[in-house]
Formats: sequence, C-alpha cells, structure tokens
Amino acid sequence: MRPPLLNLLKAQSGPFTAELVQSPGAFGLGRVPSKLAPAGIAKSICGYCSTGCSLQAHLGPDGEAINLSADPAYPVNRGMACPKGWEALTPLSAPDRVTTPLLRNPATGALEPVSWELALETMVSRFKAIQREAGPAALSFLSTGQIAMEEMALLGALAKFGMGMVDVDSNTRQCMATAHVAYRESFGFDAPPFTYDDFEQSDALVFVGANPCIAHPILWQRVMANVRNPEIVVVDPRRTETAMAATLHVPLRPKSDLVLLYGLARAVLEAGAVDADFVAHHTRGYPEFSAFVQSFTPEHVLAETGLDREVLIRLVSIVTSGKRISFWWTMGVNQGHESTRTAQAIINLALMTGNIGRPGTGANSITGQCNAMGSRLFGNATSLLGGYDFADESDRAHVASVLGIDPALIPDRKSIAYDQILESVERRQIRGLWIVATNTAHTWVDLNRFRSLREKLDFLVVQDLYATTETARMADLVLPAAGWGEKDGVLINSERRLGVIRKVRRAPGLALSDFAIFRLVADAWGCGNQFLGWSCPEAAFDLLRELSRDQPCDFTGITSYAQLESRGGIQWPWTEADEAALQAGQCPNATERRLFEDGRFFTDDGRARFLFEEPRPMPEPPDEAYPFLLLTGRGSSAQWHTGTRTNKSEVLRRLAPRTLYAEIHPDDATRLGLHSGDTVSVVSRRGTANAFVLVTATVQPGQVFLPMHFPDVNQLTLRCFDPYSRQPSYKACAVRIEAMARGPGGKT
Ligand SMILES: Nc1nc2c(c(=O)[nH]1)N[C@H]1C(S)=C(S)[C@@H](COP(=O)(O)OP(=O)(O)OC[C@H]3O[C@@H](n4cnc5c(=O)[nH]c(N)nc54)[C@H](O)[C@@H]3O)O[C@H]1N2
Ligand SMILES: Nc1nc2c(c(=O)[nH]1)N[C@H]1C(S)=C(S)[C@@H](COP(=O)(O)OP(=O)(O)OC[C@H]3O[C@@H](n4cnc5c(=O)[nH]c(N)nc54)[C@H](O)[C@@H]3O)O[C@H]1N2
Ligand code: SF4
Ligand SMILES: [Mo]
Repeated sequence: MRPPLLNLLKAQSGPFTAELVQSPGAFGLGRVPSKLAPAGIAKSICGYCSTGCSLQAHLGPDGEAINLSADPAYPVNRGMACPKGWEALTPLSAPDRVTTPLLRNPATGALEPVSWELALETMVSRFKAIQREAGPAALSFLSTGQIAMEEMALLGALAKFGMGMVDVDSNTRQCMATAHVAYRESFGFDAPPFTYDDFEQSDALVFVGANPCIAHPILWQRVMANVRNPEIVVVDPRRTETAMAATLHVPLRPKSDLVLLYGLARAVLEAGAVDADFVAHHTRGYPEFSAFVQSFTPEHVLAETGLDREVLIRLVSIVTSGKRISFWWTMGVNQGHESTRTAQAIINLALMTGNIGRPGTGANSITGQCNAMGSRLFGNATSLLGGYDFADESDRAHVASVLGIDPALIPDRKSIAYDQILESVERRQIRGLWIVATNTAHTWVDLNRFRSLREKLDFLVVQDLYATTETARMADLVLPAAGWGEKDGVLINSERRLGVIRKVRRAPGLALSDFAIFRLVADAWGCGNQFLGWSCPEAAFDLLRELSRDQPCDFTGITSYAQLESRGGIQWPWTEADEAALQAGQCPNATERRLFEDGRFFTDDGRARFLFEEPRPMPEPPDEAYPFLLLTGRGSSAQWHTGTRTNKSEVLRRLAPRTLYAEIHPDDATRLGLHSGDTVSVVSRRGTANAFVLVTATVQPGQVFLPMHFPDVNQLTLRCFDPYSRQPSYKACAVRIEAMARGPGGKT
C-alpha cells in the first residue's frame, strides 16, 4: 500500500509540492521545473553567525549560485563578510553530503540507503511503538538556532501539537538560555535592546566574556567604524585578539565576574554617578540592590578577581564617566555556574547609570547562531510560539485560535531543559529522540556520559546535511536535509533584524529542506491536516506574524519576504502602525531602532528590575591533582563549531590549525618542560584530550585554553549548570597536563 504522503503530494499544488518533488525518484514523480531565481543576483542572509550579514549569490544560466560576494547595500555588513561567509557555498558540494535517508541495518550494523517512504514509515512506527509502551512524552527532540524561523516553528508545533511531545529543547540552551532568562526577568521579555549603530555611537564599549574579533568579526568592523575615539574595555581572563585591540584589558580570574560587576556598581554609587532620575522612574529594587553591593569593596574585588589596582581604577573611571557606555556580553558570561545573575549584574550597571534606550548605550547580549533569536521566539520549548506562556490558559487558547487547532493539544507546562531531557533518557522515561541541525555528540558537556546514553534510546533520528557528524554516526535513522542556500526562510539576527534566506542551489539527491521533512513527518504521522496552513515557508511566516501581534516582538508590519528584502531587513518590533507611518512619511528611523527609548520596559508596571544574589565559588576549582583551569571557546574566524561545514572548505582549513592545540602560559611550559609543538594529554576527572602545545602568554599561568572545534574537548568539561537558565558552564573546570611526546623541534 502506498503511504498517504504520496496522495498529499499529488493532491497539493504550490511551492511545497514543487519543493518536494524536485528530488526525483523518491516519490516516482520526476523532476519539476526549478523554483530557483533566474540568472542574476539573489540576496541571502549568511547562515553561520548571528551578525546576519547579507550575501549576494551570483547565479549562473541555470539559476544556480556559482559564487558569493558581500552585499554593499545591506545596513548590517555594508559590503563586508568574514571568511565563512565568502566560503558559504563550498560545504554544500562536499562529497559527504547525505543524499538519501539512511537506516541502520540491524544485521550489519551499517547505515544503509532507503527510500523516503521506508524512512518515514520506520520513524513513525518506531516512535509510536515507544509511545504505546512509555506514553506520549517518551519522545523528544533537540534542535537548533541554525534553521529558519518557519522551520523551527513547524518542528515545535508538529512535535508538541501533533506528535504529543512535551519536553523538547535546542542547542540555544548551550548558548543563549542565560541571556533569555536574564532579559525576561529584568525587562519582562527576552528583548536585546540594541541596534548595531550603538557600536558606533558609544564613548565606551565594555565587552564581558566576548571575543568579537574571532566570533563576530563584522560586528568588530562596526566598532572600528566608531569615530568617537571610544574606550574599548575587554573583560576576559585571556588576552584574546579583541583584548589586544582594546584600550583596557581586564584579565580577571575566571568566574569572578559577578564580584567585579557588583564592585563596579558600588563604585558607581560611591562616585555619585547614579542616574537617580532614571532609577526612580523606570526601575524597581534599587534600594535593596544598593544596600547589597556595599560589601563589594575594592579590596574584596581585588582579592577575588586577582586584578591589579590600576586596572580596576581605570575601569571604574570609565564606567563612572557619565558618557555613553554600552555593555556587551557573550559566552564568557552565558556559560557559567551563576550566569543569569552575572548577565543581570551587567543589566543593573546599565540601569543605574541610565545607559539604556539612548544611542551608544545598552546591556547588550550578542547572540551566537544565525537564528538564535528566532529559536528564542519560536522554538516552542520553554515559551509557547511567539513568546507566550504554556502555563497560561488564555495564552494557549490564543495560540490555538491563530493556528486553528484544539487548545487541548497544547501542553500546559513548558519543557524541561536539555540536561534534564538527557536525565530522562538515562531513566528511560524518554526513549525516542530526534536531533535536528545540532551535533550533540561533539558539543554537549561531559560527552562520555552523553555517548553512554545512546544504548538507553530505543530509536535515534538525526537530521543533518552530513552522515559523517559524530551524532549522525550514532543514529538509527539519518534524514538528509537541504542546507543554507538550498531553501527559503527568515532568520533573526542579534539586533532583532529579520532577514530572508533564499534557495540558490538545488539540494543534492533526495535531500529535502527541513520544512519539507517536517511536513512529510506530519503527514506520515497522520496529523498532516493540522498543518495545512503551513503549506510553504512564506505561508508559515504569515502564521508567525499573526502570533507576534501585540507581543513585544510584534512584526505584523512585515507582510512578505519581498518587503524584507527591499528594506535591508527589518528589526522587531515593526507593527502595522509603524508600516503605515512609514508609508505616510512619518517614520524617520525605519532602518535602525533600539528598544526602551521611552524608558518603558515590558514588565507589568513598565519598570525594569534590579536582580542580584550572593556570588558562589566555581564548582570545580583547580586542586593538587588537577592544578589547571580549563577555558574553552572559539579558536578562529574560519572555524564554525564542530566543523561539519567549515572543514569542507580548503580555504577555511588553511586558515586554522587542523588538530587540537592547547594554549599554555610560558611559565607553566617552563615548569613542565614543554615547548610549542609537543604533544600533551589534557586530563579532567571525566576524560582525556590529546593536543599539541602552543606556548603563549594569552592565557594566564595556571590556565589552559582549548578551542571547542575539536571533538575531544567536551570529554573534559563539567556537567554544571546555571540554576535559572540551565545553560552549561563550559568554560571552567579543573584539568592536569601530562607530557606525551616531543614536538618536531624535539627540544623538550
Ligand atoms: N568563527 C566562529 N564564530 C562564531 C562561532 C564559531 O563557532 N566560530 N560560534 C557562534 C556562536 S554560536 C556563539 S555563541 C558566539 C560565541 O562568541 P564568544 O562568546 O565571543 O566566544 P567564546 O570564545 O566562546 O567566548 C568568549 C570569551 O569568553 C572568555 N571567558 C571564559 N571564561 C570567562 C569568564 O569567567 N569570564 C569572562 N569575562 N570571560 C570568560 C573566553 O576566554 C573567550 O575569549 O560565536 C559565534 N560566532
Ligand atoms: N566546550 C565548549 N562546548 C561548547 C561551546 C563552548 O564554548 N565550549 N559552545 C556551545 C555553543 S554556544 C553552541 S551554539 C553549541 C553549538 O553546537 P552544535 O549545534 O552541536 O554545533 P554545529 O557544528 O553548529 O552543529 C550544527 C549541525 O547542524 C548541521 N546543519 C547545518 N545546517 C543545517 C540545516 O539547515 N539543516 C539541518 N538539518 N542540519 C544542518 C551541521 O552539519 C551540524 O552537524 O556548542 C556548544 N558547545
Ligand atoms: S560575520 Fe557571521 S554573518 Fe557575517 S559573514 Fe561571517 S559568519 Fe556570516
Ligand atoms: Mo552559541
């Protein structure tokens, strides 16, 4: 018997069908005319980092992209792109693209090509069998901040409203959960307030735990375009490329940020630099906060952070200068055992100095992945689609009415977090897992334990561009996905700007866009009728637009992809009234807008909150047996996370080391008799990673840095989470270093 999806294909018309049947064979329907744009230029937002640069795809006679260049007209990148952007087409043609579904053959243990029909039948029957045995919530997915907003919304809606899942999460937990919770609690909504113009309008920029020269190089170009001769402060234990370019490097002890930030708040108070008017009219909790910070004296701060007194004095003079100060933070803050309060300590500083809602100011979290902001709004994990509350009955009723579904289908509680989902797997409560566009088996914390969970899963589905990723190799079923450049959709960048990605290449073989795969799964599951309104990405966008109505992220003024393309992207909020005002010539700031210009926040009373808590020691400090502290993070602008895409480009591979290296301070190297090029084992209580030594004073004595791009690194990291955001603390655990072999110089 033919599965019903074939009927769907035959019955349906429009772009969705075209997308599906462009892959010949699987459905016996052959090729249909290409949907690709005609020869010329198609613009598409880059699919790597959250900067959101616009790239121009130069199309050949068949409508397929033959080359890329940076878009000179786009307000974000103004003709610039980093090496990953320039090379973004190369990974699409990699020889290890997965071009058919692959199913593990129990007899041989190998992943073997199968038809889409068999793949979907198997997925559905195995998942339903699990649900019959262990209940509907025994299924879960782990997804991503790297697929289009429409795709992640469809996945979240399908899984929860169609397939009965309750607990699902994404790699945004590894990345932005802290900023999300910090903003929600302080501002009443997950709302990064800035616009990139703030990089150029500041008198002082304070980067905390951020290395934009490597991780957001085009944003760093915006800093360089600042003509106000700004102070640039970098708070980072490492002397990174960004720290070297700064006017002040604050090399604090890892995880002493909270003490430093409370000490700065006390110094602002002492110096009389509090914006009393702003605090009185727009905030709540200041009296308690100002009493709390009294104990964070300069002596206490110096003792805890290990900073030189002169550095602290200069930092205080910058923060109390009364000029325009913007605070920026990334993973050095978000990944920590007390990360939410640390992010809020930054927010508190901006609030008490009145540095918010004006040009060149803000408490600004820079996001990571190209669509981390989209997954925060539409991941359907911790908040209901569009930033609604699962626990609120009227919110559920509203979302159900927009989507045309029964409100009873919507779970009445938010999902548990990534680490808790894995604990459920360990307890065999969750037994079926669907991993989409994330490489968990490389990037999750304390990997050996994660890998040991594989045997607890009855069925693991992995949906990726490549079957060679660490995670895909563990799968029972691999679904072949089209990548960036092979599909349409919307991404939201760090400054809340919605921009369009375009299909400029045909996906290889039978690979399908994630959107099409989700539609196929819906139909195979038997709930396809619930998702008829999601006929193509742009139709789904219409639903999401409606869900945003009257929310802080209201983008009801955006009515089409073409509008987004012609305007150089549009930041949320952009309401119907905003659009009408623009049409009437009454909207001067359509291209760049920051939040909170009127001092009104999204809390019930319109006031921002001061939130604070006593600092706690890091959970695993170095000791005699493990005397070094391990730091991890981005190694080069040419490497993206687990390298599944960037390693496919010879150009990018030449720009970064190909094997794992450990940055070690010269004093430690001398003491241990190590030289650059030697091989060492870096050993934690949980695992071992072999690396070659790079002797460099960028790290402090007693610390070692490993770039996250190599798969052994997370064997070492510690399973420790911030209690509010449940984001892993990837950047601090104890290790020891054991010499293994001498380097090519043989000098040891
Ligand atoms: N080339 C490239 N660019 C990327 C990515 C990539 O993989 N490659 N990934 C993207 C993603 S998803 C993200 S989230 C961003 C991440 O961007 P960043 O957060 O800028 O990058 P990281 O290197 O992870 O961490 C930043 C810094 O935190 C410092 N740090 C460690 N511990 C502490 C601490 O206790 N306190 C302070 N103050 N600092 C500390 C580290 O030394 C490091 O220099 O980059 C994005 N851009
Ligand atoms: N030690 C340490 N670990 C870390 C960090 C750290 O600083 N230190 N940082 C953490 C952070 S911030 C992050 S964001 C995570 C990132 O962790 P991951 O998300 O696991 O890393 P990626 O390599 O980006 O994995 C994305 C996967 O999706 C696939 N893919 C790409 N595009 C598509 C698509 O369109 N569709 C589908 N289906 N698949 C696609 C890619 O081939 C790749 O396998 O790592 C975290 N892990
Ligand atoms: S900075 Fe980020 S968005 Fe811009 S080209 Fe590089 S990876 Fe792409
Ligand atoms: Mo990230």
